[in-house]
Amino acid sequence: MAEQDCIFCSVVTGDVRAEIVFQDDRCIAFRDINPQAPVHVLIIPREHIESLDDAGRGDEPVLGHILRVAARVANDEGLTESGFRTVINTGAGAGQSVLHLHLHVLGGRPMHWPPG
Ligand code: DGP
Repeated sequence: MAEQDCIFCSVVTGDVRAEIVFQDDRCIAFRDINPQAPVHVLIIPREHIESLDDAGRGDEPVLGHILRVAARVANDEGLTESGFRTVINTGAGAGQSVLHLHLHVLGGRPMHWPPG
């Protein structure tokens, strides 16, 4: 998918509005438009990476960074005690609907296992 057609690239540029809860020079965290839990935040790299399967060795720093940001966001959202879940869907069969790598942070309700 071309970056100009990517909805999350448009969030990065500000052309699509989002409720941003954290951002820095490498990533943006914003609330999911279709929340699956009381807290549902997406963390995306500013750079367009289509999926985890497309991430290369050079992307390792940003991948580690978004995991740390996930913990920070979860703490800021008051999930320290109750816990939180992080999810990266990769490929249509796993439920990936937006082809710009994103990490879901979910919490505020009991999380079941295995996930559906
Ligand atoms: P996934 O199914 O893993 O690709 O998750 C994509 C998520 O992105 C899905 O939960 C809905 C969310 N989403 C899609 N478009 C937008 C948007 O324009 N704004 C926001 N905030 N979330 C979006």
